Parts: sequence; structure tokens; C-alpha cells
Amino acid sequence: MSKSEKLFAEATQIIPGGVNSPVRACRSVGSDPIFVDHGRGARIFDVDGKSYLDFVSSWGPLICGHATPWVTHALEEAIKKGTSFGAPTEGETKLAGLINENYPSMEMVRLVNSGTEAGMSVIRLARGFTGRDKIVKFQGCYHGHADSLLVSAGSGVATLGIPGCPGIPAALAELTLTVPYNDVNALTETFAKHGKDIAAVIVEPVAGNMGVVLPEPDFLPAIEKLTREHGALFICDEVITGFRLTVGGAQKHFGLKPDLTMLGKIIGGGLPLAAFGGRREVMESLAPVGGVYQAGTLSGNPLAVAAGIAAVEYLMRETSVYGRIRQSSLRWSSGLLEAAKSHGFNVCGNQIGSMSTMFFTEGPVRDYESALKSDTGLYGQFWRGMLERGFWLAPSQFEATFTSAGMIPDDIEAALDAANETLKAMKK
Ligand code: HOZ
Repeated sequence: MSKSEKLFAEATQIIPGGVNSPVRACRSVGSDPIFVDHGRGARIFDVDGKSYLDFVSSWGPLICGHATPWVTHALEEAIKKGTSFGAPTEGETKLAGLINENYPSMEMVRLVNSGTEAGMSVIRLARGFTGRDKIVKFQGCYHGHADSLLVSAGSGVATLGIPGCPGIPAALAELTLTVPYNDVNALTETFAKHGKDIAAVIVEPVAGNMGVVLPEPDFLPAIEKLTREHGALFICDEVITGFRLTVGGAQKHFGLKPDLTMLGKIIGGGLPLAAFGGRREVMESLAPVGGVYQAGTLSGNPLAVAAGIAAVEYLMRETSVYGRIRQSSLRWSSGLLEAAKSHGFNVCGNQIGSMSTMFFTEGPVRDYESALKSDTGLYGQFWRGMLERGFWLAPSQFEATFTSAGMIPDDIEAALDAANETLKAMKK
């Protein structure tokens, strides 16, 4: 029995499914999890001493790889002063300022601990500000596990095929209207029918939780236009794309001006930190200025803030990172598609910046329905073959593959060699 197997057996006795977040259990890819001992640069090392090239990057935060000296140093300095005060610290205003500098639409910013918290907060804020109850989300998008946002959700909900989540009151779920991603007509019809009741439309500007799905050219501008016309708020969930697609995220890349934005992952440098922010008049509806209540003992935690500042300042300084991770992603994604096709698989792929997904379906994949056509059994075989060969991919077809600045071109070539071997050995 390996040490990972032993630790997993122990964990399942005390932690549901042995994990603190469902997809980590690796069930959908027909495996048990590896237990990680440490990470360094582009690699993670399991408790049995095996190393893996890491295409998960802790689900997105580690755009520069593991244990980067600038984040580690910032943490060492911060921890000497204490770990939490529950009172304001200077770093919080600094990080909010850095966010505003790169995301001018975020005129005011509030720090929270996770993307889920950012999601539940923006929904309450949008409802409080507009006095309306309905929200629109796109099928297959995932904005954290808050009640209103788990309807037709991607990520683990898609991975585990959970149709509706017990525990979410039907009366609340009914207030979430869902529309297929990239479907401007359906969105227009939804506004025609419910326009005066819609508080907000929330979207991942590049979907990363049903696998990577790209917005078609008219999609995001249509959201912006329809929300403006109907007095609803446009919420951009940049938890994945923020500081990843460009330093200014998807809103800079696509030229968007959302009313509210959610950030997470990268802005915490690998520590639990997220943020939401937007138009001043909307944000000033929050307590203690306004009446919309939102709070948190650990919000703006000094360690997370120190790591976040170090991570963000590095990316603002070393902008060549973005070209490097895009190149790696392009090479990985195009090489992988070519290899899969040469071995007779029906595949298609989506790629942008450092994010990509290969789907085991002919495609194109442009929404949740087409993503769900992917053969997840084949993905599981592929994943297991890559794990065996020392490559850590997301243990789900419905997540993104991330390249990190820790990777060098030889790493990508080695990953493609392993992919070739794996695909060759797979049973169709
Ligand atoms: N927030 C991640 C989805 N992109 C999932 C993290 C997890 O399930 O552990």
C-alpha cells in the first residue's frame, strides 16, 4: 500500500469522501487522490516521493508555480507580526489600490476569503442595490457554491453529474434564471420576459468550469448592452481569468466595463483571498455605508494580503510571464489535439492565454450542452495514463488546464511525449 493510499483510507474515516472539496477525490477519473507533500516551481511531489508536472496550479492561483521566492519572502516577513487582527491593516488598502489600478471598473473593492464568498456577496449586493430578486446565470458556469449560484453549475457539480443540489430551497433556485452560454437570443428573450425583475447577469467572461469555453464575439457585448438597457447589473466573474488572461483580466482583453467584478485565486498568491468590487455607488450600498450586510473575521487577513500583494506586484513588473504561459499553452493544446487525432480520437479543443481544454468529442464546444457530449470515460483513461507518467492534470473533464511560468519548453515537449504514449495505449 502506498503512503497516499494509506492517508486516503484514514482521511475517509473522518472527512466526507476523504477530501475538503469534492473534485479532489478523483472519482470521475476512476482514481483515488494522491496526497501532496510539497510543491516547487512547476512540479508537485507526493508523499511517496513521486513528482508531477503541475497543470492544475492549485486550480488557478499559482500562475508562476509553487513556493515562489517573492511570495514566500512576503509571508515570512508578514508572519513575524502576527496572523490575524480583525482590525484594518495598511496592506488591505494597498492591495485594493493595486486591484483598482489594473481593474478601473472596480472603483471600490472589498476583500473576502474565497470566490464563493465573493459570489454570494455580489448577488446580495446586486439585489440590494436594484431592489430586484432575479439573477441570470449561464449554464455550465460556476461561481462558487452559494445557493443562488449552484443552479446548472459547472465544476464539481458537472463532474459528479449532480442534477440539483439537495438543501437549496426551490423558492430560491427559482429566482435564478439560466441561459445557454453564448446564446444571445435566449438572453434577449429572458430580458424581454423578466427584464424588470432581473437584478444582475453573472458570467465567466471565458468559461473555465465546463472545461474552457470561449465567448463568441457578440456574447459579452450583448450582456453589457442588455443589462444597461434594463437597469440590471453586469457581473463579471474573473476568479479564474483575473490577472491570468492579462494583468487586467478578461475585461481588459475584451474591453468590458462591468458594474461588479469578482476576483480570487491569483490575487491571494495561493492563500485564501478573493475580492469583489465595482461602481462606487453600488459598492456604497454595503454596510457600514449602506444597508447591504457582508462581513468576515478573516477578511483582509494580513498573511493572505501580503502574499497577494507580492503575487500581483510581480505580475505587474514581469509582464513577459503572460507571453511565456500563452506560448506553452498554445504548444500544449495544439500538440495534444494533433496527437489525439493521429491516434484516431474525435476531439476538439479550446484555448486562450494560459487556459485550455481538450474535449473527447468532435465539437465544437461552445456551451454546456456541447461540453457534456465529451466522453468522460476517455478523459479518465487519459488522465490516469498521464498521472502514471508524472503529469498532474485536473481530475475532471470540466475544468481548465493551466500552464504556469514555472514551466519551460522542454516540460511541454515531455508532456506531449507522455500524451502520445498514453493516447496510443488507450482503449476506444
Ligand atoms: N474552484 C475550482 C473550480 N474551478 C474547484 C476547486 C475544487 O473543487 O477544489
